[in-house]
Amino acid sequence: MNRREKCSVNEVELEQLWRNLSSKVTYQNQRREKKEMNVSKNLFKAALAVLLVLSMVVITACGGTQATTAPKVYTYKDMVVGFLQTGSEGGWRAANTASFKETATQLGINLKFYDSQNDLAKQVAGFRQFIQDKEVNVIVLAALETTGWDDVLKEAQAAGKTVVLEDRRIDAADTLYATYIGSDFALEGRNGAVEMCKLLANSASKNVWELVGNVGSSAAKDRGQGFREKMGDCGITITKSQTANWSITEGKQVTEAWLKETKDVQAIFAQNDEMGLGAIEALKEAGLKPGVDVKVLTFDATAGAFKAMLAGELNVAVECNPLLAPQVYEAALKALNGESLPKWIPAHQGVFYAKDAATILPTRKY
Ligand code: GYE
Repeated sequence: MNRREKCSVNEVELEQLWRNLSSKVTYQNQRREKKEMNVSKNLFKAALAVLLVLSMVVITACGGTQATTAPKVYTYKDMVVGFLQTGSEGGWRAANTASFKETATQLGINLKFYDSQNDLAKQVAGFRQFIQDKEVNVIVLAALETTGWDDVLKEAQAAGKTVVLEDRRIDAADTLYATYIGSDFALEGRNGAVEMCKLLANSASKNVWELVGNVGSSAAKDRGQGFREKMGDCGITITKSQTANWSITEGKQVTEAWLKETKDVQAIFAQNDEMGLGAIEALKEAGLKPGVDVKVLTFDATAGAFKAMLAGELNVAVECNPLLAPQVYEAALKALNGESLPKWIPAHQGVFYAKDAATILPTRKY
């Protein structure tokens, strides 16, 4: 083998050597790169882990993990309201019910209306239905009576329902409901007595007959108590008092029965317009002039009372505002969004006299 051939063989070996060398080098480079990659990967993972631990420490130090999920902000369209109405006993109640239905439509609230038919057991059963109803997030209660609510209110609280009282207060602890929106019935009663004193200012005797609302309701209890707080200022005596369940028919029947016993009465204190209108019918049938021979004072100031004032048969109507829905829905939305509320949000109201009836009646919504 001559030198050239030896050289070409060396070149081949050299080339083969080179290729091996460069592939080794490549392989080592690749291994090093991979190693470096792994190292940086591990470093990255470690850094991430440290970051995670650090942020958990910070989050826990700032009060738990919930902070991460922003609380839901409710709007009226998220509200599903279970409304427990007392029943449909008269003009005031009809206006109150209409206020809830119309305002719910305007605001896009899903309203589930429950008519308790003036039966407390039915109302409590309806309350439990709304507690079980997963859709309902707000329960609005117009309580038929002041007592008997503690248990269902605790159940509602345990079920996460927001409870708002409207129209009538109850005797349960105010920690069991968000707020109460309604009138100061005791103040209405006191205002009623002050007005009755004016009506009987020239009357030697001041015998007054009281027609009471449904027994056990805050409206009936507080109006009666408020009236009694002030009646002594002018020597008024309540000589007869009986429930007529807010109804015109029973108001008439009770007054008729009393008139059969005696006509020694100077005024009727009717705890709502309907019972007063019933008494007016009974007085007329007994030959007496309502508003003249016997003064008539009522509560609510619905259109029926204004018409009787215009007829001169009713002297004074102490207003009780039934249009409570806007205030109630606003409060319920605030409560759903975790805002704290005063435990009582008074309703706006006034006192109306027969002399102003013609001007005011056209402006009345109920
Ligand atoms: O006076 C009467 C209704 O709770 C204020 O209930 C309401 C009373 C109102 O039946 O007319």
